[in-house]
Amino acid sequence: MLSRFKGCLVGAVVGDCIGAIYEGHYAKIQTSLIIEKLKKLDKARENLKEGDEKPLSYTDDTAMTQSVALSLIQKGSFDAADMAKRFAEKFFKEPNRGYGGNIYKVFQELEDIDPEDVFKPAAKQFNGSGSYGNGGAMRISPAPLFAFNENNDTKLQELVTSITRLTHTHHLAIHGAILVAHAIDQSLRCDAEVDVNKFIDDLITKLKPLEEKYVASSQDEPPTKKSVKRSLDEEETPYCAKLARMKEMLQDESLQKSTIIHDLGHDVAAVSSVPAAVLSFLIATQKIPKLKDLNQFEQTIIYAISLGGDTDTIATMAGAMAGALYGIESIPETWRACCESVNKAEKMAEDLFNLNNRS
Ligand code: 8NA
Ligand code: MG
Ligand code: MG
Ligand code: MG
Repeated sequence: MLSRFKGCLVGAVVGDCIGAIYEGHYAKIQTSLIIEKLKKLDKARENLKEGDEKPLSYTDDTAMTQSVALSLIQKGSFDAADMAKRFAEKFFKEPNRGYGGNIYKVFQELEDIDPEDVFKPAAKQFNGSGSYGNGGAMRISPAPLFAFNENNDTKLQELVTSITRLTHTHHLAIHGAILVAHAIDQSLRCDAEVDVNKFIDDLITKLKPLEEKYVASSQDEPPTKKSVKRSLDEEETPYCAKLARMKEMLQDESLQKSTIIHDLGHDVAAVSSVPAAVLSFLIATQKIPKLKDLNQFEQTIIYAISLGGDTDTIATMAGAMAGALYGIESIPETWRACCESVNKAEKMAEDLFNLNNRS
């Protein structure tokens, strides 16, 4: 299990660092080109000396994940003010890590806010609707590790909701983060042979009550239509609709990437990137014929990136799920050597593991 905890957080880092090479490529990307590019890392690694800057840098996804992990580890529980302070401090130290276009407004207010008010700046975003970006989902991997031994879905959802609401209060951002957390949790508890239909059914069982509860509570309000581009986004329960669609996709031997991009999405909205990450992870559990010379962790990352769009974030989420299943050994040594802050992620995973095992 320690290997899986490490695989999860290191998988998230390498997904972010490698995915960031392609961030903003809005068309799908040929897997052969990604593989070619990654082969060049072998050479880069040979020339790396101790203390050198790593060839691949992390982005906002990893910066915020580190803050979530360190806060949980050092406080031993969720401490909203502490985590918010870490987010803001890290942002102002390195604002050029590729943060989303609006989130800086939240950090600006969080910098010297009263501890009681830490949830307020996020709630004000976008005229009070809150951000539906994937910035909550992209950083959530430490939460299922922290809550692992408790093995309580409701408590995990509460923890994820609190962490997400510090910057993202829109229900789609929160449900997306919850979906990633459950997918990681299920991966940690899975045997190597994954039953993809059961995996998806279990996710639907967990997400459905949340999506239905939101529909019931918002009956009088018109749904937010601003982001609507795809028919599945118009469903009242879009995450469950996309999960159900994934089951069909996984049976379809002639599945096209353009279909995935069209039906699930690949952009910075949580509802149009979390499903693509889950699908990339699940497709690689069945082995991808074109990538058969690679192991399943590598297949996950390369497939996730090949969808294009918000590549760092789709790959970081898929990488966390895959690392949680296959363990740290599945992550190529060259990738680990070439990505910034892998050692930190490994240490944080160890600390989270030890927190679970203290009496
Ligand atoms: P965010 O909260 O600023 O949301 C991201 C974007 O989504 C916003 O800038 C808006 O354009 C849009 N948006 C979110 N909520 C609403 C709403 N209620 N109404 C209208 N528009 C809305 O930042 P975030 O932390 O969610 O962003 C995370 C993403 O940004 C990550 O993917 C991260 O890697 C980064 N990023 C991605 C790209 C890319 O295009 N691939 C580029 C730069 C940065
Ligand atoms: Mg990023
Ligand atoms: Mg917000
Ligand atoms: Mg991104």
